[in-house]
Amino acid sequence: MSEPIRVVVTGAAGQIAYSLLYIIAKGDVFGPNQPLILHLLDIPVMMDVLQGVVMELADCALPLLHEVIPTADPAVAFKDVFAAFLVGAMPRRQGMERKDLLSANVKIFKEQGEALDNYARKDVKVLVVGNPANTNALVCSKYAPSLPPENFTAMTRLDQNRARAQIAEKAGVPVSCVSNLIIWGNHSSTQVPDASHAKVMKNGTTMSAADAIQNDSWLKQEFVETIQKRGAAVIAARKMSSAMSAANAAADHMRSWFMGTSNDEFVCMGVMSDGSYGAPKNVVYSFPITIKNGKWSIVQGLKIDDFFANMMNLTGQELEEERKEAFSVIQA
Ligand code: NAX
Repeated sequence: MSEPIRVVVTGAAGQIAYSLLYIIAKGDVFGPNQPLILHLLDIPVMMDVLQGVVMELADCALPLLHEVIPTADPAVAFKDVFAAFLVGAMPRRQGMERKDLLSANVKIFKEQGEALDNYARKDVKVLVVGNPANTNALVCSKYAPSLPPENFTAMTRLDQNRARAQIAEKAGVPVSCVSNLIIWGNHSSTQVPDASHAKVMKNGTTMSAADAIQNDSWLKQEFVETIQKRGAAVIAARKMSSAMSAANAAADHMRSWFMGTSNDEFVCMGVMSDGSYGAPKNVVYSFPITIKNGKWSIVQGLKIDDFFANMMNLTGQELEEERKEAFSVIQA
């Protein structure tokens, strides 16, 4: 068995972390032979709750979990970490404008970027889940100048998983028969769920989603809106935001990054844009990604029709606006 790696989860007393910690600690992200030391960061008022989570982790008696370090100090939380799940963020409260939320969270991610810069391993893999995830990841990276920008990613895997599930249901096949869904752009209601390049295995044949579903207008309207509004639909039903599925997606994202993608599979991640597919540069934009030896690359050469190209422009513009707001808050 190898040496333990240190993994930090922020927002560790919150609801996503409650599902995520177990998935990580039992070996479903870094593999069954990789021991772990879990660093759990939350804010000082949550330390009693966090202690309960620490007790429950101990009571799981998980062989890979060598140590758990609960803390409210970013210097302790980010020390020598190999992977960082940045889940913790200020939730949106009633009466709060989107701008207020952005301003509170951008400050958290500036501070955590600085802490990663000072204390984490230089090859740390950072996944930002806390919203606005793409812009938080951008801020975090800018305040960690000693770490390569490609170490910072934002989660759109939940949107991709949601899209996979919807296509599978409509095509009448198990979700394992559907791959290569794309989410372009921002993890927000402007995101672009695109099934044009998806593969569906149906009746023993691999085909496009268009051939499997035979309903083009559904793919461009109802499907797109269902994915864009799925988070709100879960809140309306559960009276709480997605947690189990968000934790599962965070684990999927980090596992793909750590283990790589298989030959003809791609996954979606928010990554620093190089301008591929006409996306603005210098924002964290969700692209289709392949991963080899821990390094991701944007899938190139996919054909984009005008319908999706227009939507991709809009989500890119929203990211540019968020970037402007975020840095004006920080510099104010
Ligand atoms: P909770 O409110 O249950 O938990 C958040 C936790 O973060 C709390 O324990 C809080 O004390 C802690 N926290 C706040 N400020 C902190 C700081 N500076 N350092 C460390 N911890 C801090 O929220 P939860 O449901 O777990 O959601 C967490 C975040 O995920 C939210 O921002 C939410 O919007 C975002 N989501 C992102 C998704 C994505 O696909 N990218 C989907 C799910 C989720 O909505």
